[in-house]
Order: sequence, then structure tokens, then C-alpha cells
Amino acid sequence: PDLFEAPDYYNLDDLLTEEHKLIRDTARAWVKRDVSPIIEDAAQKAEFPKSIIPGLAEIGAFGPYIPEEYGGAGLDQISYGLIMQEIERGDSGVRSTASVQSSLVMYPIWKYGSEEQRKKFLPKLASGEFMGSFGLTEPDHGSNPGGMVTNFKDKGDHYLLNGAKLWISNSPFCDVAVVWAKNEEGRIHGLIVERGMEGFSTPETHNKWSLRASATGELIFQDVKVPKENLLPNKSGLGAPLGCLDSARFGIAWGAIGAAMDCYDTALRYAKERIQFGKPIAAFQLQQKKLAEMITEITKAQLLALRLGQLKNEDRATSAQISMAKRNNVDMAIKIAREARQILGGMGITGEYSIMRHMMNLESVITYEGTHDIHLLITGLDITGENAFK
Ligand code: TGC
Ligand code: FAD
Repeated sequence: PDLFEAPDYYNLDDLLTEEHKLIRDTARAWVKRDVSPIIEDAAQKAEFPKSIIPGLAEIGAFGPYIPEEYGGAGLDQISYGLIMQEIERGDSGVRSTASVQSSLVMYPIWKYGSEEQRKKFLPKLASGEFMGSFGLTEPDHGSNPGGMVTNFKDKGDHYLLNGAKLWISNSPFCDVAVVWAKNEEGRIHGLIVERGMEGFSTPETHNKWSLRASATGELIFQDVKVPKENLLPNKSGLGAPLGCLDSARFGIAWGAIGAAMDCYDTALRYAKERIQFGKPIAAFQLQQKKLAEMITEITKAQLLALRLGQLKNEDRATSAQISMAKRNNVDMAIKIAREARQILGGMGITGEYSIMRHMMNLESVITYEGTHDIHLLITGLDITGENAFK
């Protein structure tokens, strides 16, 4: 199970640059060496393996497309996608940590922050010296973040922040949180909340059966005094956090391919080796159907992600196109995980193989960053002009 061959059924490597392949292969080798051997144990113990933070920074997983002047890797969107694919081949929870850090913390500071904020926070986030979290979801506002009740009041020389966020990746150990809250007029703004500010706490959420190697928790604000210079000045309204989600959802569309590839690769190897009724189970039509459909779906998902990456590089990808890819590719991966699990029979339920862990992880991935249903409704709205959310 420690070996890995990435399927490339349609020779998509021919469409990548030498730099893309180098970046991908570096990330792949790092995942194989530093993530795969420890991740099952971390998931079993329900612990985020902090020891991998420097490695994530080294492969460019923290801010792949953030300009180098701010400590980012200065890469294109396809490189970002390939890095996410390789990390999620290891574990969706590790990819979550990278997604949050890059697209939900560094991206808003880069795009909506002041030059002082960029200089103060981005290099430390890129190196992993600071870890970040992103607070949008609240106990009573998940799919409908516009209804949030977390709020801040202008107190002259500072803002006073009150409220609570739930289901926040990285919260238990974050140094900074990008928090979305309403001002006295009900307008949504982003605030950078720093660990140590009085009244700010981050209790961990326990007993998850999914994303166990990723730390999830709350962000609680009780009369937190936030300095005025910590407000993101350059964009407000719900479109600001949704803009960050576009970037993170793009990364997930690629990441899910990695999880699917690992399940497919594991199942294919197993099917060729496992003998029943005197033959490898790969020789039975029913198992071939599963494997053939898997590689077909992975190939389609790769094409979708690659084309989306090209559009994103040209700044032409629409939010609705990103939603379609996130929805399709995560659904593809979860279905492949379920089929691959069956190919392994009883062995498939053990931690000896990665499949069951991927399958459980993907139950979160299909829910966060906009649920499977929400992304369908985004496509529905885009093609019909009719809003079926409300
Ligand atoms: P709606 O009226 O449609 O839009 C409000 C304003 O936002 C603009 N907008 C966008 N802007 C940028 N990017 C997008 N994708 C955008 N979508 C909409 C829109 O133009 C409008 O602008 P303006 O200027 O007219 O005000 O908003 P709505 O309240 O009807 O909600 C729409 C809906 C349901 C699609 C949206 O709220 C949604 O996407 N809900 C899902 C929530 C979600 O995805 N939450 C994710 C939380 S973060 C997370 O899960 C991290 S997981 C971490 C990990 O990877 O580990
Ligand atoms: P709800 O919104 O209550 O949805 C419940 C069900 O109702 C879903 O099936 C949904 O599709 C359906 N539904 C809702 N509205 C409609 C509608 N209009 N039409 C039809 N069906 C509808 N959030 C953050 O802000 N930051 C994070 O870092 C973060 N990390 C997360 C990590 C994990 C492990 C998990 C599980 C979640 C995380 N989230 C995070 C929260 C995540 O984004 C939300 O869980 C998600 O947006 C769904 O919200 P909800 O759980 O409140 O479900």
C-alpha cells in the first residue's frame, strides 16, 4: 500500500509544463515520505500532525499562488491544483489545512488587506510560523452565511467583537483567524483576530468520524477588542468571503482527484493480487466494471480540473464553473472510495489501507465549502436565472 502510481489515462502530462511536473513530483515524493507513513496513526488518534507544517511550507502548499514578495510561491493555478491533488492523495485533512491557510487566510489578506497587513502576516503564514483559520460558518448559519449574527461595534480606537463560529478547520491551534462579522449597519467585514486577544477562545470539536487528522473547533468572541488596523479594508459584503471560497473550492476540485487516485490505485493493485475461485478478482467482470468506471471518472475529473485551471490562470473562471467542478469531483471521489472499499472486501475496512479513511474524510469534503446540494443550486441558478435557494 505504500507504493503509488498516478493514473494518466489520457496523457494529460503532455499538457503540463516541466515546472508543473516538477512541482507535482516534489509534492508527491514529500507526501509519500512524510505524510503517508504517519497519517493513519494521526487519524486513529484524532490528532493533526503538526510535525508536517514545515514540509507543507517547503513544497509551496502555503500560498502557492501568492506573490513571492509576500513569501508565497508565486506559482500559477494549475500548480496550486497539482499540489492540492498530491496532498489529498495522502489525506483530505492535511489538504484542508493547506486550503485554509492558502485560500481562506492568505488570499483575503493579500486581496482585501492593507500593505501593512500583507507585510505583517503573509510571510509568516507562508513559512508556517503562523497558522491561520477562517471563520464564516456559525451554529445557526451554515449554507446561509449571509444570516450570520457575529458582530462588531466601533468603539473609537478599537472594534468590539462578539459572537461564535463553529466547524472551523485549524481553530484549536491557529495563531490568527480571518473572521467575518457584521458592523452596526449589518455589512459583512473581515477582521484579523490574533491568538492572545482577551475574550477570544478556540475550543476543539471532538468525536468526529471524518477528517480526524485535521483539527476542527469553534471561534468564540466575548467582547474581544480588535485593533482598527486589523479590519480588512479593501472589500466588504458577502462577496468578500465568497471570493475566498472560489479559490478554496478550486483547490478542492483538484484535491478530490488525489483521494480518488489513491483509492483506485490501491483497489487495482489489490484486485490483481487477490485470488478467489482460483483467479485474481481483477479477472471477474464485476470487479472490472468497478475499476473501469473509476478510471473513466478520474479521467473526466482531471480534464474538468485542468480546463478550469487554464480558465483560472486567465482570470476567466466563473464561480458557477468552480462550483460544478467542486461538486462533480468530490462526488466522483466519494463514489470511487465506496467502490474501492468493496473491492478490498474485509481488508477494506482496516487502517492497513487508506480507502476507508479517504471515504470518511470525503463525507466532510462533500459538505464543507458549500454542500453538494448548494453547488447544484448554484448551477441551477446559473443556467435558469431562477434562484431556488430561498
Ligand atoms: P448572494 O445574494 O447570491 O450573493 C451575495 C453577494 O456575493 C456575491 N457572490 C460571490 N462573490 C464572489 N464569489 C462567489 N462565489 C460569489 N457568489 C456570490 C454576489 O454577487 C453578491 O454580491 P453583491 O455585491 O450583489 O452583494 O448570496 P446568498 O445569501 O443568496 O447565498 C448564496 C450561496 C448560498 C450560494 C452562498 O451563500 C454559499 O455559497 N453558501 C455555502 C456556504 C459555504 O460554502 N460555506 C463555506 C464555509 S468555509 C469552509 O467550509 C471551509 S472548509 C475548510 C477546508 O477546506 O478544510
Ligand atoms: P446546513 O446549512 O444546515 O445544511 C444541512 C442540509 O440542508 C445540507 O444537506 C444542505 O445541502 C441542505 N440545505 C441547506 N440549505 C438548502 C437549500 N436552500 N436548499 C436545499 N437544501 C439545502 N466553515 C468555516 O467557516 N470555516 C472552516 O474552516 C470550516 N471547516 C469545516 C470543517 C469540517 C470538518 C466541516 C464538517 C465543516 C467545516 N466548515 C467550515 C463548515 C461548512 O462549511 C458547513 O458545514 C457547510 O457550509 C454546511 O453548513 P451546515 O453544516 O450548517 O449545514
